[in-house]
Amino acid sequence: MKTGLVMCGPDVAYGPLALLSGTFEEKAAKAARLGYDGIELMVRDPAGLDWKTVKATLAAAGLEVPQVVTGELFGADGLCLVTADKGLHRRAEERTRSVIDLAAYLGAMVNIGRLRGQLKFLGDVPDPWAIAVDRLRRVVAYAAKQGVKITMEPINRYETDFVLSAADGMRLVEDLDCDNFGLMLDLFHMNIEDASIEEGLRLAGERLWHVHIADSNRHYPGSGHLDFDSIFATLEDMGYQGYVSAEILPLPDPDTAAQKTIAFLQAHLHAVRGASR
Ligand code: LER
Ligand code: MN
Repeated sequence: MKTGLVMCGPDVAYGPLALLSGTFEEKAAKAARLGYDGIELMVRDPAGLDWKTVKATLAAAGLEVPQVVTGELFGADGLCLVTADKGLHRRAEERTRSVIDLAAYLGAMVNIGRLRGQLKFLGDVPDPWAIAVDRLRRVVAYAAKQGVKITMEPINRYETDFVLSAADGMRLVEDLDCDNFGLMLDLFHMNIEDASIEEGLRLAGERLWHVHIADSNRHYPGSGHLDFDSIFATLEDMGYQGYVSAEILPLPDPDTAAQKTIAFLQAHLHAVRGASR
């Protein structure tokens, strides 16, 4: 398992769940100094980014980019794929394609969280799930051509109305049936929607490509009541090799949250590896 955190790209002034303070270069240097393996790059519009400088800055810091995150496409610009508004769908798909192009350039995956939209945004239609599958298939097919994997994130009921749990996510994986489409699971959402976090992780199995880590209260791990010994033992037992990446409230401040998280992750990953030997 590798360690990561969500970090704003140069085009995102503030992400409510992103860590580290300073300029983009300063944040990259801090992530590396703290010992993180990689960062999830939060972007808003790749058209306004200097791709070469972004790549060079992260490479110089020795950081990988497991995935480019799309939350601010929705959060800042209101873009979403599942909507009755044809113009909005077109703009969301165009922007998603440009994020996929950037991810191809960086060798990263792309997540789909709130960018998916909601079934209720379609209004009164006979089969909203089929429309959602079709909207997602279009971007997944484009990503396949670019050699990019898409990670779908189940999100709790207060933020969306479809694909809430790991089981919902696996239903979508089966319906789409595309090799480049898998799941990322976020412990914060799983704590609300999945009957058992461990069973949800196991259900995703080999389609689990990324994990967002947070404690039950979405603060840094160790500040809530999740059973991380059991969660890490499950991931280790599954042979999960992907990222456990912090997406948490930047409290008490964005640098302390990043430092507390890496200390917690390193201690737990060390302990779980020792126990499984
Ligand atoms: C995005 O990864 C996420 O988990 C959402 O809760 C953000 O609103
Ligand atoms: Mn998340």
